Amino acid sequence: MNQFVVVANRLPVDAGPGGLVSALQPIARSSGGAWVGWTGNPDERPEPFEHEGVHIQPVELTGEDVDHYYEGQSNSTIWPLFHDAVEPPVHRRAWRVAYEAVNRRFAEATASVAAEGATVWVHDYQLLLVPGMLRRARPDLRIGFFLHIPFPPVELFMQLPRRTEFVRGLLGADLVGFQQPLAAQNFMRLTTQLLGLHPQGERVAYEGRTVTARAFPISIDVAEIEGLAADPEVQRDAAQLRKDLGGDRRLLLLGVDRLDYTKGIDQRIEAYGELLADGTISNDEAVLVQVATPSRMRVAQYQQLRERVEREVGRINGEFGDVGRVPLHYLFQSRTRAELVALYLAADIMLVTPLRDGMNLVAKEYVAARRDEGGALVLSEFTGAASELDDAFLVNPYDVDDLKRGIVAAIATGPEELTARMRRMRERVRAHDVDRWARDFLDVLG
Ligand code: ADQ
Repeated sequence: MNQFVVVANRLPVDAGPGGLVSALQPIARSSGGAWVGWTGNPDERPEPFEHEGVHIQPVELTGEDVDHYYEGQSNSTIWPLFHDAVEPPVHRRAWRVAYEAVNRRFAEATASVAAEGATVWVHDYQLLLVPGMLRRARPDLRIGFFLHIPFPPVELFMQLPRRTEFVRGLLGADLVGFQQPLAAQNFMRLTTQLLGLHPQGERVAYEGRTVTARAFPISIDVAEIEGLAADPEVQRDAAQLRKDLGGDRRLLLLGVDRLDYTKGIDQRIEAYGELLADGTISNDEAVLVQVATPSRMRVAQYQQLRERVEREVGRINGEFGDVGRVPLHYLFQSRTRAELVALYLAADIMLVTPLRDGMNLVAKEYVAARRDEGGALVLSEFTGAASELDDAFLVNPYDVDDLKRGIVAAIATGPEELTARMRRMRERVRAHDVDRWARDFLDVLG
């Protein structure tokens, strides 16, 4: 039995070192903890095992669960709805049924490994019903929930079929964490609208308990990124990338994202194409490198995005490229963290322009990597990161003219001011890394 249990859609094995895993793994290890999640492969349920000092409790998903719970309700209903409906959410009864069944499976697996009075931390939009289910089965537990994506405005949330059950699900937690204060406020307003509750600031009384909703902006493993950025081999790779991709060109612009319609990749590429077309930027002086990790490729909207982006890349390179020199390198690939840091070091201008993003860790990774205080960040105001990184060149990604203005402003700004901006952004990120985020959340959860 475990005193601390992390519950997330995915297990911390084979997932590659990500911020969440590196933040929670040490806490889970030192507190004799467990992690409940899916391996990522359908129809597979290995026996529980130990991994780096943490008890791993796998939850099985059938192929149909992957279709309905994961790609359906999670990624085709909740994901788009919670991101301002930038793509139309799809609603299907069978997906909701599967989502509830899988959430119940997660809650039961958690109840079976949590010690009396244990602390349980549930993560993200795939598991919105788990806190409520767990509360009913195990009223002795201390339950925290953190939402990694935005929480939508009340009017949008109201479109969600069985919306009240999702609110009740979250209210099963003692502490509900969001990326931004506005998200916590949206949630509190819904408790009034749907359940007639009376929140007082961050707290609301519900079924004889007090539930707290508050913002805990997530961050990155700063030491890991800084370590890679200081590695001479990574620095050599950065110089080589600069030569291979840029040649003698003065400016290297970079985008790094999962290929997702929330990330504003097509708008960014469109803006770059217009800058080439109107002669503001020329293929002789600048190059854009866009790395896009394949993601959710079985979902139709993601296939369509891929086609749109690839068509536009082809058009721009066809129109503005030369033999042996193209203005846009598009890499539909995942990269190791060392390779990403080398790219961050090689980039004069980092373009992070999502239409909506809970936080956006790429922006923080870029800042952390720039120990040299070089580089410039063009950042969408619709990311959580924008509240902390207001020394970036902030843009409205829906407005191609504003995107172009932001890019041009970053290019035109002198090195002294760029250094001053980067220094302030680095101070912020270094003082708020992912360890601090996890400790803050767990301290409040108590
Ligand atoms: P994501 O939507 O996945 O995360 P983000 O915060 O940018 O977005 O994190 C992506 C991670 O994947 C970063 O660590 C990045 O380095 C990595 N990555 C991106 N492209 C890659 C590539 N080509 N190769 C290898 N790695 C790549 C969700 C929410 C965000 C929130 C995070 C954490 O959507 O808003 O910031 O969770 O809460």
